[in-house]
Order: sequence, then structure tokens, then C-alpha cells
Amino acid sequence: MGRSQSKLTAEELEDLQQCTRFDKKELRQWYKGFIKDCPSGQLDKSEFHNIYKQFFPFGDSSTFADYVFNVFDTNKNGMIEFKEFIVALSVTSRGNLEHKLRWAFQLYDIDNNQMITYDEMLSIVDAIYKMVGTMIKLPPDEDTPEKRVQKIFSLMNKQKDEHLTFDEFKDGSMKDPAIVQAFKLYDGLV
Ligand SMILES: [Ca+2]
Ligand SMILES: [Ca+2]
Ligand SMILES: [Ca+2]
Repeated sequence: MGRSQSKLTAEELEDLQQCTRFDKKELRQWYKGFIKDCPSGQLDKSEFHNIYKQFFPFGDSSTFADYVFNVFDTNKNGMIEFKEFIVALSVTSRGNLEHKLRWAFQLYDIDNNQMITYDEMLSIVDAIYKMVGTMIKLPPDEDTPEKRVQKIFSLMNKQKDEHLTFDEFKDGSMKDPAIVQAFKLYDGLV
């Protein structure tokens, strides 16, 4: 769906309905809004940055926005097409907890090898702190990205190796609402 068009075709609607939890009416509305903001039919990185800037005008959201962008951009062509946008939106707004956690896992798993390393988690948390750090007050044992990641990572890392698997990430997230909370941060953004 790289080309620009004012309306979705019947086949496209059918396909999108299969891939999301939106009905046709909602899909048409989202499409209308998407095309209004992105007449080319694609959302590029700088437009994506601008969305985050509106929500976090005092922090630096660009790094975090880049990581989120990469999760949206499933075909890795450097653009977010409507289908990518609406599928991600469906997961983050209407997916069940497992789906949401899978999505969050992809965000943290920067190199996409199905494992989260300490460094990957630190990169994401660091980006979140840069974006919101001055807006929220954190407990002393979590007031730097390093402290927070050390805490969360060791909490989740049941199998004491160098990385988190999805199961570790899932179990840990269910036990520590703080992770799901961090994840909610962008839940409301898209
Ligand atoms: Ca894409
Ligand atoms: Ca990884
Ligand atoms: Ca592990």
C-alpha cells in the first residue's frame, strides 16, 4: 500500500480486518486521518518524530521514536505504510496482554534475534529517560537508566545467562507492573 489513494478498496479492507481488531468503519476512519496527515500514503521518520515531540516537548524523544518506528516498520523500507500503522495500533490499543508484551519485546529486542540483552534494554530505557526523565520523579534505586535496567534485568533473568527470552520477559512483566507501565507510555501515543 505504498501508493496514495483516497479510499481503501474492498479487498484492502477485508485484508486489514483480518489483520486487526478494527471493524471496517473504524478502518475507513483511521485511513482517512492517515491520508490527511500523510498524503503520500507513508509516514516517514521525521513525521514520526514530530508526533512524539508534540507529546514530549521538553524531553528528547527522537531516539525513542526511532526505536518505535523500527517496530512499526515491519517490512523495513524506512517508511510506515497504513497497514503497518494500523496493525501496530491494533496490537497496542486492543491486543491482549500477550500480544502487547510481544510487541514490547520486539521494541527491546533491537537486533531482532529473539533475545534481549542488558545493553538492548539499557538503550531503550535510556531513550525513555531522555524523553520523560524530567517529567517524572523516580525512586532512588531507579533514578538512572543503569540502576533501573540492572534491577529489572536481574529480576527477569530467571535463567542466569546474558539475555532474556520472551518467556522470561513475559513472566517478569506480569510480576512487575512497572514494565507494563513503561510500555503504556507509548500505548497512548499512537
Ligand atoms: Ca514499511
Ligand atoms: Ca536482541
Ligand atoms: Ca535468561
